[in-house]
Amino acid sequence: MKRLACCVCVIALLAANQAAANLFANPSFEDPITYDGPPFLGLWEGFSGGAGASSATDTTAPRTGAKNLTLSITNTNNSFAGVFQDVPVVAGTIYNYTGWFKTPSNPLDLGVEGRIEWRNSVSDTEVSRTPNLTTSPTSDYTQFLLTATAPAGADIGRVVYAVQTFGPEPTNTGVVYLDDFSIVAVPEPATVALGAVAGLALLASRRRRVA
Ligand SMILES: [Ca+2]
Repeated sequence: MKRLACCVCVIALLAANQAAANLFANPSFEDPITYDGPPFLGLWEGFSGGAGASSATDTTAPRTGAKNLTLSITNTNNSFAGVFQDVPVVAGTIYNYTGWFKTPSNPLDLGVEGRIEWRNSVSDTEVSRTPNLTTSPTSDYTQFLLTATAPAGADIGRVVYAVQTFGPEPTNTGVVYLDDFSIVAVPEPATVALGAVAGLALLASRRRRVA
């Protein structure tokens, strides 16, 4: 019976850890991003509006490790540059999408946007998307946060970050550095409580064994 209770504890703890895992592969942009079409699970796909816009990893301003992602547009109106990665999601679950960003441009004459496009992998269609997070970076690394719930019918989150010049930007020019992205499922209160109870039970069982 004690062994069974212990098993339940371990499973509950594993589940709690699973819920907090970063779903992104290559979250710190240490490996190259790709520009080769699907699959998008486990890979950053870069995109840009062509000449004058660029999305690439380099060693200009890493927050951690040796590399960061650099998005830039130079004197080009109605252009864009960004990355996205597909991650598996569970409908009804809340997700926190975060990343660190900064800019050497003053002023930054670009629009910035982070969002999650909820998709269904069977029909290969978009279910819905979050509003764009348009918080601007500053000259020092700060963290952006987008919190959203995966809607019914979604099993993929296409997580996007991009810069664009679709608005009235005077010079249509700027650079944004990005690093250390994460997307994690936010554990429900019940899961957290179960994890805490499981942890206490495990501690108690260890103490009994030591005594
Ligand atoms: Ca990095």
